[in-house]
Amino acid sequence: MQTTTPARVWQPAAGWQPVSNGSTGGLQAGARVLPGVANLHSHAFQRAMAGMAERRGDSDRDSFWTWRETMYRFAGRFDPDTLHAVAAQLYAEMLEAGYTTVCEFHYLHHAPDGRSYDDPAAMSRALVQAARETGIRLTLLPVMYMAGGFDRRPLGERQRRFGHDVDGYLRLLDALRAEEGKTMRVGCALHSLRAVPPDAMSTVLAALPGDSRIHIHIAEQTGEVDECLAIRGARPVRWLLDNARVDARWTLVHATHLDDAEIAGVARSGATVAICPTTEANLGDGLFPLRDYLDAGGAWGIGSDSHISVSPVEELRWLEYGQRLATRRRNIAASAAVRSVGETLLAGVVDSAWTSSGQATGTIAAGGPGDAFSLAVDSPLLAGAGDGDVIDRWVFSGNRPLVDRVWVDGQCVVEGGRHRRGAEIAGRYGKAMSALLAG
Ligand code: NGQ
Ligand code: ZN
Repeated sequence: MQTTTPARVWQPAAGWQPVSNGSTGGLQAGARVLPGVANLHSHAFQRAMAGMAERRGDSDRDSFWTWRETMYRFAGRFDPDTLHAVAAQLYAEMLEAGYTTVCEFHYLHHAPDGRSYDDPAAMSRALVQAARETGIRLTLLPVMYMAGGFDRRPLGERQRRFGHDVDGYLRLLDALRAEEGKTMRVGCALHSLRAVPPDAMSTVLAALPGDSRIHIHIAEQTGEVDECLAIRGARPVRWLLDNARVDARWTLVHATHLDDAEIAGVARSGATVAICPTTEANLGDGLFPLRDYLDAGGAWGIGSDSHISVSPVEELRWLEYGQRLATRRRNIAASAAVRSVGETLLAGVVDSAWTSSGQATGTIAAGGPGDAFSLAVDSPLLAGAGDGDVIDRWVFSGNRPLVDRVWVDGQCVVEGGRHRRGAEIAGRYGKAMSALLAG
């Protein structure tokens, strides 16, 4: 892993980096510039089904697993063109919300019947194209997916388009590395312990370059914790810590269900936990033990995952609110050292961005934005805001989007809260949605 962390000018407790108007293209006087947020977990295609899995099924037993069947049916409809249109819309929305990097956990690799496209990387390239068009930094995480469950059950009919053998998977990574550039990196994702048998996991991990980021879904549902315990003899996080060299290259997505030893073990490993509060709430997963994990010194970030919400504000707000509801206390994430909840949360996500994504997101370059966003200073929600409360106002007041301008790698891609190519991208998205919903 590369050891040089990009210089970060922004310091949460140390006020605001002066930004000259010259280098930022007409920034409003007095504008607050904050570091861009990395979205550590995205399944782009799920943006197109947001709000469409909220109807009760025939029984009163709707769950993560019944949602997954609905999601699989929807996943079966995509081709490279529709994926491209949906991802571009999503990435434009992310930028408008202040996300400047996305880690795309991508498993819709093949045609619906499981056969490879003529270009086996066609679906991945659709995502790369969407990122280039919108200007978001992309860490593309092609997903290794081999089995339908812990017991190595074969892939189900609807999972066939996700699958690879080890060689095919490593070839895909190789092909995509040729696309890497200043704002595009390729990492590795293991879908879950359910979907990747231990021997395949070891072979893939041994074949990766030393600095590759590795993301995995780990312990989202109590059902999968119980099954892992029954079949592998340990809880998922325990099993992973004991069977892989988990370190700072790793991001554990939905490490929701952790016992005390696992909390300490993950924190010690240097891995990042990607918490996706709105999706985890939507799917009925459970609550991440935030306070204990922070006390153990663990690294963490946020993801919008299924994109029922595309907003760092909502992820951070609900991360804190979940803890308040569970403990009947307030200001859970803050500490005696940094009393502002919003500042503590933003610092957490900025600190993990480089380690988890391998991208220099969250840095404000000396003299002007690198990856950053500004807040609309003329919004009533920010009236009279000072350095000490502006981040809390951004996270905890109201529902009007406050992001004004967004820069990625110094390029301004959002102005007045709107992506520069938003209209064209939304037009294409509308057509793709008609095609998907007709299918
Ligand atoms: C996914 N999503 O791969 O899209 C998963 C569901 C699974 C979330 N876990 C499928 N939120 O875990 O098997
Ligand atoms: Zn996921």
